[in-house]
Amino acid sequence: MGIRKTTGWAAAGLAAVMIAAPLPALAEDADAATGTLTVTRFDDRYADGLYDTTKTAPGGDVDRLNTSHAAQLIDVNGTRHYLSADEDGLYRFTDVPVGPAKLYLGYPNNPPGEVLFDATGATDATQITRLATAEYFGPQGVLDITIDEDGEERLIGMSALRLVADVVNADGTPTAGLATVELGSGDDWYPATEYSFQPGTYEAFQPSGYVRHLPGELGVRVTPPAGFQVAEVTAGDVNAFTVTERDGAYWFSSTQVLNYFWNPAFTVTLEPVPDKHKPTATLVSPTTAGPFRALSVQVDATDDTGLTRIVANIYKDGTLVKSTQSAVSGTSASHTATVTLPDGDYTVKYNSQDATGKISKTTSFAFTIDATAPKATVKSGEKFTLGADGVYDLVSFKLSDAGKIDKVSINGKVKDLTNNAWSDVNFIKPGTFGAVEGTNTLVVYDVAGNTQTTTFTLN
Ligand SMILES: [Ca+2]
Ligand SMILES: [Ca+2]
Ligand SMILES: [Ca+2]
Ligand SMILES: [Ca+2]
Repeated sequence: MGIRKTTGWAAAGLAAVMIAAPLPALAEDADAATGTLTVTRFDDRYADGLYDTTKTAPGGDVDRLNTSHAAQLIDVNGTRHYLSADEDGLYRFTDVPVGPAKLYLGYPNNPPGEVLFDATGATDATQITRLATAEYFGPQGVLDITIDEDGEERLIGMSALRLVADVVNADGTPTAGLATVELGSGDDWYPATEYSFQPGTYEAFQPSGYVRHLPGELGVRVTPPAGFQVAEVTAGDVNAFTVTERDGAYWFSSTQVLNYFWNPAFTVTLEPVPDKHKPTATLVSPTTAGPFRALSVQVDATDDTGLTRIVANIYKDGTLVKSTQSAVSGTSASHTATVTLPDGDYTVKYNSQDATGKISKTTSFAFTIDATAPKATVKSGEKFTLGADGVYDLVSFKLSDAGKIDKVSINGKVKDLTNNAWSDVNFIKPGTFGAVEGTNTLVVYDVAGNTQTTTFTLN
């Protein structure tokens, strides 16, 4: 028997022993202090997390003591205590040495298809806590307890609630392949995965099978795919439940579930996000008026819900000469095209369209095409040129281009020129502008990047 601090005669007796007995015997007696543990184990058939036999679940069940399994306790000394429930349905461990101990309560199934929870002192389901699971002669719910001389009591509930979410489109078709459906209970969120055999139905799994949820508030949260939002969330089994929204999630109370091993379902209906805004269109290229050898056009677009098309049309003197466009999707997209055109002045007009037919502002940008190579002709007159037919002692070139001459290179050495329709490069002889005795290569560049190559020989 443990030493009872509360009984006066024991305290008096102890005092007498202290006088009469040698110290070692007293120490032994103190070390042998023991306590009791009383465990009430119940099936939470009215799924509120509490033991209350006055309430009836929708399926007709009432909370009931569970005496079907042995309870085990490993005490501070490692001694195993193993017992069945008493006639009144409670499990009573007595003469347990004080100190830390582990309580093991068996699951009915292996692997477990249930959850055990500590409801000791709880006044609502938010105060219950899930028991860890350990292997000890089969799968057990395990609870750490400190045994003291006053006696300990624990109230342990069991539930087998499952929870699924059916995610559907507004027309009722399943929404398959979502990555972010989570089911919640207790203080935990469990990532849910889609049934391979039932598209659009999601449940959370653990290594031993389905996650079994603590009674209380059961929740779902979904991150819809781009362009979609949650339209409605309902829940139920054979009955429809009351669902509330809180913190971006949807919840119902497990007290509405038919019975404590049922599998209630959320139905989450997604709908397209309403289209509120016109798309945008931004000209990324060209950024200058040119001239260009060809047009490289890039138009980027965005929309609040979804693009369908980006257009860049090319006009000359108000007449459409070339239409370019891309079919696109998503909330941002890009259209690119390279267009060859005859020399001249043009305008590109660009815009984008969204899935509901809204069209962005249409914007114009002017540019010039120059696809014609510049000209280089040998200047006459002894002052400029000595020689003929490609062989010279001294040579000068007149350069011309409607889109303006930019520069020349002689044997790769570049000489920049003021950009102009007319230009020249004079008095070329070995040693000037990179020229050498023998064969020389002159390349003339216009502003658009067209080139004209001339080969000549210097003596
Ligand atoms: Ca209950
Ligand atoms: Ca839009
Ligand atoms: Ca040109
Ligand atoms: Ca230049």
